[in-house]
Amino acid sequence: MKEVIASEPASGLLQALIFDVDGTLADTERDVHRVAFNRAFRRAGLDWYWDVPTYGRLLKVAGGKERILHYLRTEAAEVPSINRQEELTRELHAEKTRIYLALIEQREVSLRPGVERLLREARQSGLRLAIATTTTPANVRRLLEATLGTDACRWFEVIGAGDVVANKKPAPDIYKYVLDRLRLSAAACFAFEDSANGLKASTGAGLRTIVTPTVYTATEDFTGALSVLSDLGEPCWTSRHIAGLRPERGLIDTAQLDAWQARHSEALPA
Ligand code: XBP
Ligand code: MG
Repeated sequence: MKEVIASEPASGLLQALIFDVDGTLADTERDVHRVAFNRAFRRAGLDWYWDVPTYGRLLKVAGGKERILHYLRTEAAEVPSINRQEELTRELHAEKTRIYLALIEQREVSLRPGVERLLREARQSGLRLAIATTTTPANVRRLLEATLGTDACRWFEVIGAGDVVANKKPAPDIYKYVLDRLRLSAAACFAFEDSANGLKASTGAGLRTIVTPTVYTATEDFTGALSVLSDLGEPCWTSRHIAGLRPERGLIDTAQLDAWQARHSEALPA
């Protein structure tokens, strides 16, 4: 008879939570990323300006460099020569990143409701944490340090970010990269996202996903999400249920995730 090792995780046990960053951990797009892009354009002497609706449209293109290049090729009034396009994009993006990092220091960016509570609970209960994002790694580190403290990057066993994969969201590559490094199957994890692009990426990697949309993504199609909620909720601020599974206590905590894991893990491929 096979000996049962006490520390071996029972099959179907929840083991890790994987978080997107922009829009999911914090609502950074409109007032931090967008502002940083516009300042970089101005410093470069360009008359480009991404207002709030324009930026909402451009957010469909994941990744800052990709977004600049897309705009430059399809919408910009002044278009540099083909040879200069990629170089200009790199320069603008490097400057945008410097500005973004400074803005995170200067502005009081806060995490979305329930995020810090869930991260702390997950750590206490031994769940592993990871990040899967299209944003630049330095941005992730600065945001985590500014909101959770200087050791917060160490909370996350894997930080999959930026150009570490060739294809950004909605491709599933970044989630596959993170799962690979965690050495876990998708069935042992939940993903947290805020956008349809992110949901396509996470579900494309086989992950059950809880979506908390932002004002930019509220009207997107979240078919395939396990649960869609206004936010992760707090004991004194229950989240609004939008679609899919409804959390019993009006918030996402580890007890709720364990309950959903027990209910759904058997139906998932290993
Ligand atoms: C959101 C994005 C990012 C940021 C810009 O990523 O699309 O591209 O807008 O970041 P996610 P960079 O929701 O996956 O975190 O300029 O550093 O690329
Ligand atoms: Mg996002």
